[in-house]
Parts: sequence; structure tokens; C-alpha cells
Amino acid sequence: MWGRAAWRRCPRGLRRSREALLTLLALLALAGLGSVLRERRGARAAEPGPLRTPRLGRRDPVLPRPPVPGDALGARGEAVQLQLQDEELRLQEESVQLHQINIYLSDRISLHRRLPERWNPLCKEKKYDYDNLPTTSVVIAFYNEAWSTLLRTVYSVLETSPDILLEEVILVDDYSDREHLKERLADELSGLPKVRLIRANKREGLVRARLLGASAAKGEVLTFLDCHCECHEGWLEPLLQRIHEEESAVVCPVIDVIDWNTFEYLGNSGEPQIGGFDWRLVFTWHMVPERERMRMQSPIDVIRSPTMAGGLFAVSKKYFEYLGSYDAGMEVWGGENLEFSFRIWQCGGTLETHPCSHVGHVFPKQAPYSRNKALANSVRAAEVWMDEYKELYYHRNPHARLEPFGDVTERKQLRAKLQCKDFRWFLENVYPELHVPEDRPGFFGMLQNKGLKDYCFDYNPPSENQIVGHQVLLYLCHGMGQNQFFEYTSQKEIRYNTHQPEACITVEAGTDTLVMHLCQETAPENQKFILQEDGLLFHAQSNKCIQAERKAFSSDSFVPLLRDCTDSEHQKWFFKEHM
Ligand code: LR7
Ligand code: MN
Repeated sequence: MWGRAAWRRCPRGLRRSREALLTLLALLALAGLGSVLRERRGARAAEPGPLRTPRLGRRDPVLPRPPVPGDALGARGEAVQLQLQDEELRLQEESVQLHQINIYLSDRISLHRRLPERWNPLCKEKKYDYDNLPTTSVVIAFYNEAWSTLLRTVYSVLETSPDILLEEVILVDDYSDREHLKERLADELSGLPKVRLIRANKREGLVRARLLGASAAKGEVLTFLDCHCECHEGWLEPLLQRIHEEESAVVCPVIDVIDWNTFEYLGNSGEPQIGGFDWRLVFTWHMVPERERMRMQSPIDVIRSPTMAGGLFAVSKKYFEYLGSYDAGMEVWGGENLEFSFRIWQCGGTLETHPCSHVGHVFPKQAPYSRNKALANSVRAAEVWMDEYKELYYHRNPHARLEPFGDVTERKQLRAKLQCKDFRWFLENVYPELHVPEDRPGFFGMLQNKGLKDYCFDYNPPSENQIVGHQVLLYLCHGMGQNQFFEYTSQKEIRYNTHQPEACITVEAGTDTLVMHLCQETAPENQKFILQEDGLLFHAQSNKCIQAERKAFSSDSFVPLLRDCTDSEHQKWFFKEHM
């Protein structure tokens, strides 16, 4: 196989084979570069396979979009709220219960609806090299998906994808047990052009289900989608154009939100967000950093992203195989997105979001099926790709260390074979915005009180989007890391760095409580605490110590508060890694 460098240096056509390279060298010797390039195009046109299919006037979508009356429910992606009573209301609630999506409403919205324009107006001006773009197989794995969200995904692909570019749509049924997904689905799909249905004969999980689809795919590019998506006009061309330019680019569309309850298509034409992660290995969204904005030549240039959400992306089939496709040891859901992201970057590819490609995704109210395999999947990713940095993950999830994760020998061999870079390189070059904790021995973990023996610092923000602004409390120590994990840094901060963005314990002037605020580049005085040898946590700015106290008017809640320093055991604290 080709080395990493080969992917970066060779122009696309040359990767096809060594033979092609030799031919090119010979031709170079004979003629000037211009004629070589003409020659190459000619040679390409004569190649067997999909590239040779005549591609004239087939830029229209595979299926025309049937007219939908403007007053039909949600016909333009606007929010819908049905006024229901009694039995109907009960049915709606039942559908939410079952799918965690308002399927009662979805069933009443056209499968062919149009979407509001949510792309940058500049995208409309973009011209594509249709005759030379690679073809794609769209692969959609599904497990127990509702009828209307699944079918809307399929129609939306067929009604927005140029015929010339879409090889096929491969649906992979991951051993669903719902009646509507059996013969009825097969019948419905058999009436649609270019659509194939593959069935797993046991529950494979999304990784192996996608791999089943990928191995059957005939297109040059694999485009993965979740089974509850709607494609925005012009979504496909930018992905394929980019891979045509650079075969080692893995390209994601911008993911617009479809509301699980109203089916409103949200999203905006402004700057998309990029993917990151926190040290629990939870995927996070971020603003585009300034350094990346500097690199981009225009607002509709691709945006490099450290990680991807996981469900929606396009990749050259050959490059996907070269990279080792997916880790087939991953079950059900979770972890594969970060694993693949690390692998792409560390092994010489790039991961990008194209601002002109928009696809909507229904984010369910909550997970509709058990995701308890996610932990083992994340551990596999950490074990193979993160080197010594995996310890930072384990510190914040002590139970992950105990999770059986199977055998990763082959994945490590793959990493060696492809001569992939290490995780430090990834952090320094691809994701320099991520703060790397110091985790000095004895200065991270639970922050436990000596007087109130079983009580630890505990911070439980109401949601992942509202990390800062809330008070730090004390709860029974649980030893599970997460919301009881704190790190005492050499800058004397007490950092809550399981999440992104990172928060630091702060004393607001004139108050005696501890509140979380964003950490700063250099720690300000109100975020500095001196952890003394004797266990006192001294806040120099206010000249006070942190004391564990019963909360006013409460018999069994406790809080850390600032008090005059004494030698009470309730003012002594220590870090502990495990229970
Ligand atoms: O056992 C399973 N078998 C399957 O075939 C479990 C799931 N699936 C299918 C499922 O029907 C769906 O089509 O796999 C697809 C993804 O499952 P979802 O929709 O339940 O996942 P999600 O949207 O909640 O989660 C995101 O993270 C996952 C991590 O494993 C996957 O990478 C999902 O594809 C991914 N979704 C997206 O990236 C869409 C945007 C979400 C965000 C942020
Ligand atoms: Mn999904």
C-alpha cells in the first residue's frame, strides 16, 4: 500500500496504480507537462468502471421533487405544533416515548418537503466540475427507525443528488425488529431507483452495519448519513469536489438541526462550528479558531476540524480502506467518531467541514436505545491512539480503566503499518486550543474534606451548554470522576476540566461562596488557592480559607464556604484518585 507521504504528494490520478506513475514518468520524458495532463484525462476516459459512464445532461436529481402544497404541514421546514386532544394527543406522546422523536407529527409532514435556504449565498455561485467528479454510494445504517424519518431521508437524497454523481443509496438494516421495516420497507424501496437494501443477520451496531454497506458499495466515494436526515439543496457537490481535489480529505457537511418535536429545520448561513472533544472523550462543538480563519481563503473554503460528530461524512472508498475503515470491535454506538477522527489526522489525512454542504439531522429528545457499549468503544480509541494522554481520560473516568474492551492488537498494528503520528502531534498541530491538564500526582481527583469525611467537592452544571456560573457544592464522594473531578494546577487554580470549555473555581468579590467561571490564560487572583501542607485551602486575595459547612436551613446538604482560617478539620482538604 501507499505510505502516508504518497497520499499527500501525488496528484489524484497518479494514485490509481504504480503503472500509471510509470506511464506518467515515461510521458514526462517524451513531452511537456501540458500534453501529459491532456493525455492523463484521455487515459482516464478510457478506463473501465464508473468513470467511463457518459455523463451528459444528468445533473438533475435522480428523482424530481413532487409538488407539495405550500400550506401543507411543515412544507418549507417551518415549525409545526399540532393542536391535539385526547386520543390523538395520547398517540403523539406514545410516538415520542417510543422513538424520542415526535413521529406522530413526522408522519403528517410530506416526505418530499422543501427546506429553507441555509447556506452561505456565495455557495450558489460555486461551479462544479461535474464531468470529473467521483461518483458516490450513500450508506445509511438504521436500527428500528420510524417509517417517515427513514423514508424522508431516502427521498431527500434522491431528490437532491445529481443523477450523474449518485451511484446508489445503500440502506443497511441493523437487525431491526419493527414490523414496518420488514416486507413493507423492502416493497417501498424496490420501487425506487438506485436504492438497495441490505440486512444484517444479527445486531451489528452502527460500525459494522456501515461496514456491511461500505463493502457492497460501487461508488468511488462513500457518503455516510444517519437514517433521520434531510439534505439541503446542493449538499453533495461540495463534498465530492473536495475529495476530487484531495483524495485524503474526509469531508463533513454542516449539520443543521431538525427539531425532534416541531420538525423545524434550523441552521444558519453563517460560520459553521467545528468538532473537538473533552477529556471524558465526549464530542464537543467549537467556534472556528482564529488560526484556521487565517488559513481559509474565503468564508466558503473548507474548515479543518479536529474531530467529527460521526454520522455524516464523505470519504474516498479507497482512502477509507487504506486507513483501515472502522474498528470492527466497536459495538452499537459511540466512540467510533473520535477514533476515526484521531486516525484520519494522525495517519496523514485531513478532516474538514464544507460550509456549502448542509444536511439536517433530527436530534432525538434523548437516546432511544441503550448505549452502554460507548464506554468500551471510547477505551478502544484511547488505547490505540492516545499514547500516554489516555491517562488524562482515565483519571476523569476511573471506571473506564476497569471496562473490558476486547483486543486492540490489530488496530495497533494498523497504526504501526501506516506509520501514524503520535497523539502529542495531534494535540499540538490539530487541536492546540485544547488545554492539556498537568495531572500532577496527588493533585487531581476527588477533593475530599477531613472533617466531613465522606464529602467531596461536587459541581453539577444544569447542562453541557451552561458549564459556568453555578455554585460548587459538597456531596458524598462517589469515586466516579466526572462531576467530582478537580485538578489543582501549578498556577494554583482548582480546575473543573472534565468538560469543555474548562471552568475554574472563583471567588466573586464580597461573597463567601465558590462559583465556576471560565479559566483564564493566566490565573487571576480570585481563582488562586494555596493548598497548604496541612490541607488548608487558602484564598490569598480574601485572606480566607475554604470550610465545609452545613447549608443554611438544611439538615443534610453541605457547601464549601470562605471563612476566617482556623485549624478546624472542616478546613482541611486532600485529593484522592479513587475510593
Ligand atoms: O446499533 C445501532 N445500529 C445502527 O444501525 C445503533 C445505531 N444505528 C444507526 C442509527 O439508526 C443511525 O442511523 O446508526 C446511526 C447513528 O445512530 P444515532 O442516530 O442513534 O446516533 P446519534 O445521531 O445520536 O449520534 C452521533 O454519534 C454516533 C456515535 O456513535 C454516531 O457517529 C452517529 O452517526 C452520530 N450522529 C451524527 O453525527 C449526527 C449529528 C449528531 C451530532 C452531534
Ligand atoms: Mn442520529
